[in-house]
Amino acid sequence: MTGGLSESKLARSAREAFRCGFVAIVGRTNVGKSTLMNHLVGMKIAITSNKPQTTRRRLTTVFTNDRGQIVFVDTPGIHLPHNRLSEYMDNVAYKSVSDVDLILFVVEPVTYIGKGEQQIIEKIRSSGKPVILAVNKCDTVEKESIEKAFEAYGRVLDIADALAVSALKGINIDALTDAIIRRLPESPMLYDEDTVTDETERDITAEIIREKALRLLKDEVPHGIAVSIVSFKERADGLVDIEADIICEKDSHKGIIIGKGGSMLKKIGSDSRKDIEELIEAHVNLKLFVKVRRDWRQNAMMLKDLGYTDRD
Ligand SMILES: Nc1nc2c(ncn2[C@@H]2O[C@H](COP(=O)(O)OP(=O)(O)OP(=O)(O)O)[C@@H](O)[C@H]2O)c(=O)[nH]1
Ligand SMILES: [Mg+2]
Repeated sequence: MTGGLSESKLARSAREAFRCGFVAIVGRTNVGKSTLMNHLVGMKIAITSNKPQTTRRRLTTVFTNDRGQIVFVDTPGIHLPHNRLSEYMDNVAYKSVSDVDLILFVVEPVTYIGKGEQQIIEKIRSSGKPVILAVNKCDTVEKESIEKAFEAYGRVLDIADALAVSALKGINIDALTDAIIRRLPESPMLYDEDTVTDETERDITAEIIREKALRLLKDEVPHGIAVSIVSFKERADGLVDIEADIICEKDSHKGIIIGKGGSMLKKIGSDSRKDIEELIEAHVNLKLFVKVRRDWRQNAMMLKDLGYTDRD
């Protein structure tokens, strides 16, 4: 997909070398990695929610300005795996660390570094890659807490630069972009200057539907959901017909997703449609179906069918 980039942004400075590289965004689940990445590239590509384990696949986006190009790799938040899907998610995140020029380590403004975070720190350290620490959610605490977080992480990790940011409020995002570009290797552009992501509209559509389900449903139901696009067709008049399956693990979950008189499914559909229409800039006729695939998160074949494969 592409997004607009103003002419002036591309007027490269003759004095400074152009820098490009890959940056993995890593951290615990729910710290705001995907929200931050969306802000960094200025477009909502990754889905976000207040539930842990929102991002499941590696997702690539591209930021370009007159000084450089950053290829961000958003990764699933690291957590203790409890099924095949979550093992896959942790592996994606850990593998991404070794494939990049720089690591953007996103944390919350806390000073206690738990076991999960220790593990991430170990992986980052052993990769030998330069690290920029982004203390996110700075809008939620006093300055003092941020200073303490800098100190705590500075004690356990060699950090090239540390910034306090708020992905939600858009605080310090430009400074973070600058700090990243400064540390990338000199290189010609890796992607076309208009590229924002290599994700397809079809893939983002599936993610949008999953996001609405995640946000609207409670307890364990959303974690057992996957979305599969069955068809995606544009009519001659421009209207786009989309059919998608929402896959869940149990009959009881199917009932919850459909809701009383179909009310929940209707809400998931109407919330999704709004975002999809914005994304593809067309009117959308969206049909959702709910299917039960028992224990799909433990089933290698089904994981593959749903796109959770080693292409990452
Ligand atoms: N107050 C505040 N909330 C934030 C900020 N950034 C993200 N959030 C919220 O934190 C929650 C998690 O955000 P995500 O971007 O989905 O987090 P993530 O790290 O990508 O999560 P996983 O994909 O599960 O690993 C959402 O409810 C966001 O709105 C921030 O700067 N301030
Ligand atoms: Mg995420």
